[in-house]
Amino acid sequence: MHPMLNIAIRAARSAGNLIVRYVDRVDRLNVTQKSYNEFVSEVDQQAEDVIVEVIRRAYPQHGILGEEGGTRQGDDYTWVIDPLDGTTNFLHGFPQFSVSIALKHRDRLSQAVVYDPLRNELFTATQGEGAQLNERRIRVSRHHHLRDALLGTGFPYRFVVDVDAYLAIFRDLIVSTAGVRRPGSAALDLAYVAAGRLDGFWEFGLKEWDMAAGSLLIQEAGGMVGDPEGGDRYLGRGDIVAGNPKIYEALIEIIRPHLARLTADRGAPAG
Ligand code: 2AM
Ligand code: CA
Repeated sequence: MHPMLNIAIRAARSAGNLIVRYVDRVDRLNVTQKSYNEFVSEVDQQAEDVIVEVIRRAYPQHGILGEEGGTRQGDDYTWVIDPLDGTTNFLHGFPQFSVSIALKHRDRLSQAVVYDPLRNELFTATQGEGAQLNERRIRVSRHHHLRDALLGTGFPYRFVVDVDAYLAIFRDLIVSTAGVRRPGSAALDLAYVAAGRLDGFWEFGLKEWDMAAGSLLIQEAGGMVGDPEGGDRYLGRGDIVAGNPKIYEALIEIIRPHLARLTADRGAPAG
C-alpha cells in the first residue's frame, strides 16, 4: 500500500473513532451556526484536529485544506479534508455520515479515503491502482439504463436560486429511474457509486472536501465524474455528476436542458 494512503487511513480511523464516541451524546454538544443552514459541532473541529495531527506528524511539509478551517500552504501536496461529512445527520442522530480525506499532488487527486465509522466500511483508492472497500476491489455497477438505475442526490441547501432548477431535474429523474435516495453525506454517496450500490449521483453547490475523495474512488472503480456540462471542473464549481459510464452519460443528457437555469445568478443565499 502507498505510504500516503496508509497515513490517510490512520487519520480517518482516528477521526471515525472519535465521532462514534459522541453519537449517543449529540444533545449535549456545543453546536454553532457557521452560516445560513450550516451547523458545526465541537466534534467536527476535534475530528479535523485529529486528522491534521496525524498528517502533520508524517508530512509536515504538505499543505492542508480542511472544512473546519485547518488551511495551510505547503509544498506540491495538499490534503483535502472533510472531518465529518453529514454533520446535519450526525447532529440528529441519523446514522449516515463519514470522514473524507483526499490527497492532491498539484491538481491531481492521488489518494482517497472515505470512512463510515458506524458500519466500519473503509473505501480507499490510489490513483492508477483501483479502489477498494475494506481491502476488496470494488467496481461501479453494470446497470446501463436509467430505468434500472438507483441514484443518489443531495438537495440544495444554500442558494434559493438553485431550488427550481434542481426540482426540474429531480422531477425528470424520479419518473425515469428505479429510485432516488438522499442519504445526506455526499462523500459516502460517491463511495457508494464506486462500490456499485448506487448507479449515479448528482448534487450542486458542494465544496471541494465533499467531493475530492469520493471522485477518485469512482474513477478508480471504472466510473465517470464531471460537472453538469460533462467537463472536468466539478471540484472548483461544486456541481457534480457521477456514475458508471452509461448512467453518467444519461445523467448529463437529462441535466443539459436545465443548465441555463442552473447557472443563473447564485448570489442570493437562501432564507
Ligand atoms: P457536511 O455535512 O460536511 O456539511 C449533503 O447535501 C452534502 O452537503 C453533505 O456532504 C454536507 O456536508 C453538505 N452540506 C453542507 N451544509 C449542509 C446543510 N446545511 N444541509 C445539508 N447538507 C449540507
Ligand atoms: Ca461535507
